[in-house]
Amino acid sequence: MIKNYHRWTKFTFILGLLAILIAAGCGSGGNEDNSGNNEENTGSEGETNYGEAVEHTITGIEPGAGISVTTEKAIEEYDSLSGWEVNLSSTAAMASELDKAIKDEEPIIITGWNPHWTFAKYPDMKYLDDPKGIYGQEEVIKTIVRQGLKEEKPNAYKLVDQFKWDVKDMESIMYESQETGDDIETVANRWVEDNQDKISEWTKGVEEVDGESFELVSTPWDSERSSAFVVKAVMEKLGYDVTVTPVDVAVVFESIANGDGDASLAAWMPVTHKDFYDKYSDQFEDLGANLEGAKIGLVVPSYMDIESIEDLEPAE
Ligand code: PBE
Repeated sequence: MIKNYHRWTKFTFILGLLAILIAAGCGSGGNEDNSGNNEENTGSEGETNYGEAVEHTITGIEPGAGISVTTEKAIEEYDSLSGWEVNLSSTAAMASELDKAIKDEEPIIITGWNPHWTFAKYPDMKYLDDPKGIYGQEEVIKTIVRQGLKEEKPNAYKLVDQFKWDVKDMESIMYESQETGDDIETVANRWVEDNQDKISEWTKGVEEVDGESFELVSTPWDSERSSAFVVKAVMEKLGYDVTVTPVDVAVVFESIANGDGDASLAAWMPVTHKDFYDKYSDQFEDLGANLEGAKIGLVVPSYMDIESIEDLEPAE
């Protein structure tokens, strides 16, 4: 019994030593990989203070985006984000920051959304839980048209009303453009050629016209450029002369409300564009969702050990 006891203590001691050696080894290796970021921002329990690590800054996109407005709201609503800022510049700038961070395994918090090619390029990304529901649950992308369109351009109205597709369809155009370097319009034209079954559903009962003009108002993101250029290609085959104008979200709603634009396929609801939508809601016609299953939120690489917006630390 006593002999056994000694043997166990010795065994435990050796195990303990081994554990310490392994931990020390991992620690130094980890610091090299992470350029020391863990060292500086480690709290007493050894957890990374991601607030400090990212300098209490969310890497955002264009100031005119719905998700930028929503993120300002999140900063107001969450105690954990008190004193934080969102750095608004452009989607391209955000993408390059993300690229850099992922290469160095550094922490980064971005404003992210689906459908977006980021999730194809970096599958190891996750949305932070949003217990207050500031970013909503599932978003849809709606088609809105100007008042009077139904009477004045009934065939165009019918087509945009029948336009519906899936996240997969939209994403396939965005990914292909990313991979090949071909612009979205070129890839959208190819997609139309390859998806005649879908196109024939959208064009059911739609008569051809002779050079009628049609103004599609869109936003500058690849997701909306994809839908706009797909519908443009389909309409042009039917004899329409289509212009796609990318503008800020506010201008999308304003121009459909005042009749400058005929239609937009780019209204993200019920959360992302709510403020703009509500401002003009009695001045346009809502034709419902053209895509379901979209999403917005705060997104981080999965190597970050954090699950919820509430786990972040306020800037003191
Ligand atoms: N987005 C992509 C836009 C709409 C499409 C989510 C970046 C936004 O207004 O936030």
